[in-house]
Amino acid sequence: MSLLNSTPTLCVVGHPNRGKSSVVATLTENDSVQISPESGTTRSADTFEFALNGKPLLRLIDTPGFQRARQVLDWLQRDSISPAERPERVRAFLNAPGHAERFADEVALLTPIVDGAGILYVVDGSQPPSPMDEAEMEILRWTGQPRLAIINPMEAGADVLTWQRTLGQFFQWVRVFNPLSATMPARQALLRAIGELTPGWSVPTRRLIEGLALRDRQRLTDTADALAAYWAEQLLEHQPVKFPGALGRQRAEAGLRETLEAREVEFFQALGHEWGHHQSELQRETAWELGDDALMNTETWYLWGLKQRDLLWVSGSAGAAAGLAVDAGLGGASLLTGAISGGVLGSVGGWLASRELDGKRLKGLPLTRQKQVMGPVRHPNFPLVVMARALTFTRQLWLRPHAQRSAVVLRAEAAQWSREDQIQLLSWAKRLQQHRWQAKHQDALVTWVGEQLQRSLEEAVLSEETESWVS
Ligand SMILES: Nc1nc2c(ncn2[C@@H]2O[C@H](COP(=O)(O)OP(=O)(O)OP(=O)(O)O)[C@@H](O)[C@H]2O)c(=O)[nH]1
Ligand SMILES: [Mg+2]
Repeated sequence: MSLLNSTPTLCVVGHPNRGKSSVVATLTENDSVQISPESGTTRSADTFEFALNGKPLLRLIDTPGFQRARQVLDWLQRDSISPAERPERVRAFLNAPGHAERFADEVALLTPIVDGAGILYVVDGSQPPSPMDEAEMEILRWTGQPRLAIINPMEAGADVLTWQRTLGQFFQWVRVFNPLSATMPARQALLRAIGELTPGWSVPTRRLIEGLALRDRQRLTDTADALAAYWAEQLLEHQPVKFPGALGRQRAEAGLRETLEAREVEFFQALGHEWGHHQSELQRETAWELGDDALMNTETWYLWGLKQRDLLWVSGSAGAAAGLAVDAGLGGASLLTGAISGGVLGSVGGWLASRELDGKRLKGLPLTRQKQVMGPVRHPNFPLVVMARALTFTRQLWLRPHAQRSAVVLRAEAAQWSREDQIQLLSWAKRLQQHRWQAKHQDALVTWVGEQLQRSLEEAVLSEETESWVS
């Protein structure tokens, strides 16, 4: 295999249970890579590709961990040979009779390297280097292939300096990289190091790094669009009251709650799938473990939105009180829906008219006149809560490395918006619900959402940089 201008291909090796598969999953954004706390999870060498627009740009081979490094090294060192003969000696080891059975794991991990792959060696930075590690590193040096080492600080108190000194004697580059928290800049720093391992890889890795940046910019634009559309849809949602009297209203309200809940889950799931988080869904009964804090659990609204006193102030400033019922004694149905409106949504076309958003679900809205409808939800916290939850979830998912196997738990965070932003959101809500929505409002909303996302992602990256990665 020639390394010249080809897709960088690296074999991820190391001791069992050091996070090798986690590194593969995060770098290739593939959550089907098998990861578990049990040692010996990976039993054979498996190739995972990372592609953008259908073009493979990085190939990682996940391998089992070394089991008998000392014996392998003893075999390699049995005869005295010159350094130039070492790669050949490793090859001979693989072909020696009985080794495929006796040294199954070593044969599985060394074969792709001997066939031309580079080496990504993973160590746990929170455990000190041992003679066993030294034997592994020496074997890898014998292969003569391009080599980079990753210190994965699996627990607190990692002795990075000692590891750096040790690894520096065996590898061309040494990087600290935590596959469970790595953000894009950390990934890109690692990719840059890969690009410098061998001259033929510098152009393909540069392309990969640029491709990732471009992909994320596009992702931000698309997400801002989708999130804004979702928010507007939630604010407009309403249900027909099909029977007269209290029962009819109860049914309609239950239907409205269910629809709003279901649509939140649907939006979250769609993002997850879009970004390659498939397994998290398959591992549990309900797709996302959102706990008791569901969208329509109105008791938690004050966690996500504003306190009563602030609400009155902000609603007043937004001129929202007329459109969004502010009721000091809010409770029960009135909290959700305000009064039942006798009218209907006129046209929601303002949202869809001038652009090609996915309007599938909006198409389902009844546009014909109905006598009574339940909704849309008029409580002034509702627009803030829907937005806060969607932004928080989007950020959590965006930053979620594909090695992460824990449940996606939506964490309540008091919205960090300025008064100005809160007032802005409420007046958009009012416009939507009063059918005074125009393309320019939509543009402004999408821009606002994009800025919110970008800011919160930048903050997260900054705090990760100071916490856990060093280059
Ligand atoms: N706390 C913490 N746990 C980690 C980190 N990296 C990996 N793990 C966990 O360590 C365990 C082993 O991770 P794997 O990626 O399966 O390790 P491996 O080296 O591929 O293991 P084998 O295939 O068994 O050789 C999993 O439970 C991971 O979630 C880390 O940086 N911090
Ligand atoms: Mg593994």
